[in-house]
Amino acid sequence: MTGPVLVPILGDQLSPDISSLAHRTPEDTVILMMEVAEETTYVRHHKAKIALILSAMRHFAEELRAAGWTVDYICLDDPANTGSFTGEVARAVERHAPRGMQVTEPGEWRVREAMEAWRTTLPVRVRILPDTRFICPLTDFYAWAAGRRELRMEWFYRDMRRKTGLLKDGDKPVGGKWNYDAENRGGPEKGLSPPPIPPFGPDAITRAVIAMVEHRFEGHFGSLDNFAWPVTRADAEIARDVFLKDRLPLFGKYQDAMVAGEDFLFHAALSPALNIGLLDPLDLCRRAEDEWREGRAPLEAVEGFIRQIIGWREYIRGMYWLDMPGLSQANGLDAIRPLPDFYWTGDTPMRCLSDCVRTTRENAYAHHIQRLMVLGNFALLAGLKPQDVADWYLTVYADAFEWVELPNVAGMILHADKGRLASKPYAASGAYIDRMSDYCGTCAYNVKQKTGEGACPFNALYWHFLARNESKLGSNHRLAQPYANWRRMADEKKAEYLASAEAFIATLKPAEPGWAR
Ligand code: FAD
Ligand code: DLZ
Ligand code: SF4
Repeated sequence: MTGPVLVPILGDQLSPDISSLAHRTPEDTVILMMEVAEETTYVRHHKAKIALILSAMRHFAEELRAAGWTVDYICLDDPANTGSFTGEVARAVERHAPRGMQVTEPGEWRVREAMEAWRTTLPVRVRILPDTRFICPLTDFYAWAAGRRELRMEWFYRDMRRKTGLLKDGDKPVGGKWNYDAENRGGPEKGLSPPPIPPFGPDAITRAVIAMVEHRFEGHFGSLDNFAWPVTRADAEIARDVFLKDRLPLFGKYQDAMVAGEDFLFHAALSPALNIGLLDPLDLCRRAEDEWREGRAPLEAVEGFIRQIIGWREYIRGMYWLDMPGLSQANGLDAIRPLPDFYWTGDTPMRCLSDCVRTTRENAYAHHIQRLMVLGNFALLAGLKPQDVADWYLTVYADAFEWVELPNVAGMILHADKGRLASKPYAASGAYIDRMSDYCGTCAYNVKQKTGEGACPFNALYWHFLARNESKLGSNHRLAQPYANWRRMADEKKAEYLASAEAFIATLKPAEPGWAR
């Protein structure tokens, strides 16, 4: 057979060292990049997420062409566009009569299924290669998981430290401890003002994409007014370097803090660039380690940051592939309440939730503790249906791909996986949000009031959650203390909490259908 090798590159595979290009030369390869309706609407993504991915794809095609590759690029508005990866790959096979096709495995189960089908439906041999941008190959993760009763991130993380040699001193972790989380609990101190993040003003390519998205995806959630994500490798590297210099030193200390209107605090805001392939995770961790070795950032900050990436990020991805397809239907706590409309509108007197929805709408971003302890905690306590919640998270964040979104939603926040990922649900009353944020001072509700009109809804919802799930969670030893408190409580008080929570739940207005799907 003659003909080139066809290499489809997807919108989150924008890395020149992607495995599908390894051992290929520009002379005998055609790269296929496809903007397709199915990917832009399988959930109705935030407008900024669509703009980010399409602009980054167009810039990557230019980068590849400048390096001598032939790129067959299909635009969304091409009249012949069939609207799906499968349709476009089939058309490309007709156009190029390739002698073979190779592609890097995708990040989502539904796309993997489509790719597997190409092996039988296309008249060409299809090789699906592992995604080597992850540090832990899936086969290694499955081997790690096999036979273990509990799949805890901390043990996996230590293995990853050993494998990469990051923050190691011979056989030992530097400083003598693997984990410095206990030193990373700073609250929202007064006047906390992180250095600004450089915005990446849109160039001509991004402006054209933004105009197209505004028009074509008009009804989708989110605003494009603040669009400032890096869409090229060069800009992502600038964003990385600014983070390492300006914010990493305090990343650990304020990792769990929330300050109204400070949307990024000391977080990296690098997840979109990492997830679409503009930055390499291991390289980023090595650079973070250098900041500590050269005395510019403290160990607790650098260890905390590296743990998020070689620990949580890799572990979450392993858990996704291990537990799919069942994870997408998991509902271990039998939660059935529909998503309330304020997740889309932000229209709620709960200051914490309205601010988190606002940053989500304006930036396609909320930092981890907002996603976990405000938006996620509410979803858990109010018993929201996991599939509704997963659709919301997948829709609204610029960094959302199912491999990383779903285990965080079903496992980390909702306990829908019956505790495979987190040994106890991250349930918290208003006191936690008050301690870690400045939201409560300007809220219509009183965080100190436990029940009745004007009381912070998180307080009664917390006990309602424990009470209604007692048969499932009552024997969890990590919840022993709260359940002991609940059982000791006078019946009258219990009834007051339950009635207060029920009265609040009755006020929740379900979202109109059609926001996510
Ligand atoms: P930082 O706080 O600066 O952390 C540094 C990096 O660590 C991140 O860029 C990310 O790559 C990694 N990281 C940290 N925590 C996690 C985690 N729990 N899982 C995976 N990676 C992690 N992250 C996504 O990339 N995409 C998602 O769709 C996503 N959905 C989430 C849904 C829920 C319910 C929760 C609780 C978390 C979710 N996360 C997701 C994880 C985390 O919130 C984001 O990675 C983080 O907020 C991104 O911002 P940052 O780059 O400023 O992160
Ligand atoms: C998220 C997304 C969007 C909005 N659009 C495209 C697209 O038009 N073309 C493309 O190749 N990829 C897109 N993506 C990313 C894909 O959805 C992603 O590659 C798969 O979900 C696999 O992770
Ligand atoms: Fe949120 Fe309750 Fe605080 Fe209001 S009082 S901001 S609802 S935690």
